[in-house]
Amino acid sequence: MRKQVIAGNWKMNKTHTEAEDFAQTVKNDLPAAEQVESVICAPFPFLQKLVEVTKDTPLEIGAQNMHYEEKGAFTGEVSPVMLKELGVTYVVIGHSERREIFKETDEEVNKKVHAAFEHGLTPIVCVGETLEQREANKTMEHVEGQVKEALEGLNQQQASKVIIAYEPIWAIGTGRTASAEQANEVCTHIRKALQEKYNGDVAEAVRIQYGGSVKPANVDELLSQSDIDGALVGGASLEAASFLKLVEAGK
Ligand code: G2H
Repeated sequence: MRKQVIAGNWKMNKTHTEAEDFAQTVKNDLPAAEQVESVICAPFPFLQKLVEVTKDTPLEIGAQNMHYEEKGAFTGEVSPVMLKELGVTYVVIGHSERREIFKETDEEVNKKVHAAFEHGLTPIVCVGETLEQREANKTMEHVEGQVKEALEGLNQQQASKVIIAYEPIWAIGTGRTASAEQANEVCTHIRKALQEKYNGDVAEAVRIQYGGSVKPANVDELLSQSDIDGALVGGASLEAASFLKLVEAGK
């Protein structure tokens, strides 16, 4: 049985004080890490404080992006070495906002995934189709291509530790959620692609999250699907009470 992983993606929200208050509020009310993994992926300036506040609690802290190089002349970037040193354990890679707004390519996503493993960080790799691609019946082809390119060159041991977040772009922050069946259909396809690229063991081990307007009202149905092993949650992860409900649902 795969353990569910519920990850909040705060995007570019909250102040330092709000971030700390959130962590203080949720840290003692979360289920044990053996039951469900809970993660908050926060803006860089909050990471150190969040790691400090959540030490010895079930809450893990993740970043929302990083560069793939360890150091160098990359003004404005943050390296995997820096994240690791802070005690960060997860990193979101290739979120659709980074792909669309910041023009990240599959090749960069792949380099970042490799860098995450080199530095002991667990990558949450985001994939998903646009509305145009869905309407043109290109969803499976597109998502499968993104998964294969993101994981290119990983060995089996690494591949089985990747978390994939399937986030249909048309459902992000729009209030439109893919139906649980629509989401599961794509997650099942992703698992098949992993079986083809690696083997059945890897395909069975990889956790596939759904993301896109997940909230307490729809999380149970999504998580009950056969190939959905968690959620990557934006808006509904910002409030402590809502995040706690989402994590409870993953137990
Ligand atoms: C999708 C998701 C978090 P939201 O981007 O990654 O955000 O839940 O607000 O749609």
